[in-house]
Amino acid sequence: MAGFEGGAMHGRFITFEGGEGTGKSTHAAMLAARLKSFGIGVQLTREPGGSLGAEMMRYILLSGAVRPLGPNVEALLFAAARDDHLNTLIRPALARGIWVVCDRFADSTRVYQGAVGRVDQRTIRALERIVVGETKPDLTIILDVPAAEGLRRAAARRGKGAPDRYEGEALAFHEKLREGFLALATNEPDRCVLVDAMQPKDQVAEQIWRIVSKRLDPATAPIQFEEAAR
Ligand code: T5A
Repeated sequence: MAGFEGGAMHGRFITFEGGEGTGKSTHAAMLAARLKSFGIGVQLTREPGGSLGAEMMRYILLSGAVRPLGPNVEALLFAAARDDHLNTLIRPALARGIWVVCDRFADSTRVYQGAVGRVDQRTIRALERIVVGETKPDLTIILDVPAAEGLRRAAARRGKGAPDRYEGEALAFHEKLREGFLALATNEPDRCVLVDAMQPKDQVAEQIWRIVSKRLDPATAPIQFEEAAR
């Protein structure tokens, strides 16, 4: 359930979204490091996971064990993981003035389970209302590459390891995911910014930094050397 809603939130909440292998983990880590270099306290985290309970649910979800139960049950379990992550890590960090940089969040449920998995939009919206509440991201960076290129990058990074629950889906599934994320960027321009992730890594990182600087002005954030050193 949504908690901490009465208290003022001081930290900023930035999420990275997009299909498989688009560079979310890479750029979430690069952004977190850059923010820290400014003396800003940063919590880098991911979904599904990021807290003890949510990491247990991640293991079950990505193993594919829940797949036979259908996208509704998967959506509920992603939401349950998010609830634990928000209550034990994200909200307490934001309340302490920490900037939270999260690799995937509720938009992934909207796109994977909602737009592509066909879970009813009313269910998706209800889960967001109950679990996310007011803890919405201040900024969402959506990384975009053609689905085949994202799968190629993910496979190259994985090496000999087996694809997980979603990486193993057909190309058509990943193309629908891409459409879902592009639609999200179009529909929520105040929160979401689309970034062409086909450019070299450093150029993508620079573009992300310009977006963060323009939208959230990190130069004015209070310096928290102790938190930044964590
Ligand atoms: N999911 C998740 C749901 O279905 N619903 C939900 O609500 C949530 C929260 C999570 C899975 O769960 C699903 C979605 C996912 O399928 P995961 O292991 O966390 O699984 O997988 P992903 O989030 O998809 O992450 P990946 O690790 O596959 O991809 P990333 O993080 O986008 O990519 P990254 O940074 O690991 O980069 C991949 C490779 O590309 C290189 C990197 O060095 C790396 O080798 N790279 C580039 N190469 C060339 N040019 C660039 N610009 C590059 N940027 C990165």
